[in-house]
Amino acid sequence: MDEVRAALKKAIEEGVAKEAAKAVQQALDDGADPGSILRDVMVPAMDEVGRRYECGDYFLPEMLISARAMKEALAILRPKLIAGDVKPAGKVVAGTVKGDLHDIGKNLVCMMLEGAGFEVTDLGVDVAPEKFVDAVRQGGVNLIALSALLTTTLPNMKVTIESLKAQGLRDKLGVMVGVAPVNDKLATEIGADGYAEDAAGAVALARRLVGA
Ligand code: B1M
Repeated sequence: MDEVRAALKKAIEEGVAKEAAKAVQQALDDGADPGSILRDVMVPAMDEVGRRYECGDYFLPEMLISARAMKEALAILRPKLIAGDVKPAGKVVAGTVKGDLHDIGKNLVCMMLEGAGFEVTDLGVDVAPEKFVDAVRQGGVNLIALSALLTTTLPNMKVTIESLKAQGLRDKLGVMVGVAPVNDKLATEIGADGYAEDAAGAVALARRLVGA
């Protein structure tokens, strides 16, 4: 890993937002591929933060400041990730399910979907099933994208899908899920159409589900 990438990784891991922003800008100025900066440096940095939290080296505040650094760096990367000449591919409503405040991965998925030509309505975090239902009722929605990072909020994906079913809206939509300990089998069990492991996989899955 070159010096700039190493500085970016360290800045995110240690939660130094200003340095992270500077390093990501430097990497872009040096001509680095935005997708590679994200995949090979920024996402692994957050994984390392998770590892440190898991083994007790980091606590909640450290995790939080790392998340802020990641967000600042992402804000700089965003225009590059969504740039490109793309035709409309479908309308997506995205959100992190009720009880869950994690949004970095979901934001990334939204960015990548926008970059791939989807029109995305991001409902944010801690989104109650009724909010998804309301958004779908507005009309024209092809796909719902549900995110959850906690084992405790994973069931709320199912609750959300059940709410859509109860309102007779489920069959008109594709539903994709990501994160937490989800896989294709579990996705099917909770009533979704598919699972994606990362943001690039989310784009491929979204395209498949809307037939784009
Ligand atoms: Co929390 N947290 N956290 N956290 N946090 C995890 C998830 C955890 C695994 C850490 C750990 O123990 N190792 C653990 C969950 C354990 C579990 O349930 N099994 C955990 C915990 C326990 C908690 C709290 C309960 C801690 C506490 O309070 N004691 C608490 C819960 C708060 C709540 O939500 N109610 C909490 C809080 C927080 C912060 C607020 C401090 C902060 C979030 C800030 C924010 O998001 N704005 C935070 C963070 C930063 C993390 C870790 C370190 C990093 C998450 C992240 O942003 N990763 C995380 C550990 C980890 O994941 N390694 C952890 C980077 C991001 C790019 O990856 O989100 O996986 P990811 O997204 C990927 C893919 O998964 C995929 O694409 C993305 C890009 O490739 N993807 C999708 C995402 N959404 C998708 C949707 C799709 C498809 C693909 O289709 C719809």
